[in-house]
Amino acid sequence: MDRLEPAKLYYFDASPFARLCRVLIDEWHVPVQMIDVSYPLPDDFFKINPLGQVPTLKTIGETIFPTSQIVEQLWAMTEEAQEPFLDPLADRQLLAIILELSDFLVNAVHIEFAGLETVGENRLGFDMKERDFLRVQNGLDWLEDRAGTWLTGDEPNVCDYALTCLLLWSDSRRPITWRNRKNIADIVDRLAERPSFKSTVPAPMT
Ligand SMILES: N[C@@H](CCC(=O)N[C@@H](CS)C(=O)NCC(=O)O)C(=O)O
Repeated sequence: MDRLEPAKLYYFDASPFARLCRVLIDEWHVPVQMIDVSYPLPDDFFKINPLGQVPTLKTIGETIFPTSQIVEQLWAMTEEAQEPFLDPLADRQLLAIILELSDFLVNAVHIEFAGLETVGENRLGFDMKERDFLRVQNGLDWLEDRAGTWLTGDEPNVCDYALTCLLLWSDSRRPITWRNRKNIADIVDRLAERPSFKSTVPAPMT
């Protein structure tokens, strides 16, 4: 890759993980070229990312994924610390949990959208989709208990942005109950008004 070539973010519009990266690139004014890839991803996307997933960030000599690593890389590319803040060490657990909740929710919704049903004896002992929805609801309760004005104190943090991407994704794809949690609802409502969120609203489902 030419030294002058900017980093590239592969994304598609509906991905809540990619939306977090796109919003942060906007907020932090990081020079990254956006590459919109179609969904479902073509098989040859596995040549770019062995997991076949977006977001994927290509920088000089490096292919960076999953989202947590991209977020840290983007933060490292900022010229000075600015909102939303990130302390890669102190915020790691909270960010990991929110991204895990995003994985659970996307997985549960995809099971539903794919029309998958149990066709044999369930030797697992629980319903995978319902368990994922349960994890999300319990995770949101856990976050609500810890939240004040923001999830990590007095200043907006990347974790607030990640949670907002997740809940707005749910609203646009497969609504779940979350507005009953006041602290979280206030965070999402404040952030959803920001230009970075307004300019990355996913197209309605067809
Ligand atoms: N754990 C991954 C999740 C990424 C992910 O689930 N990406 C989805 C879009 S929301 C994807 O690329 N799906 C493509 C596919 O399943 O074919 C991360 O943190 O980046």
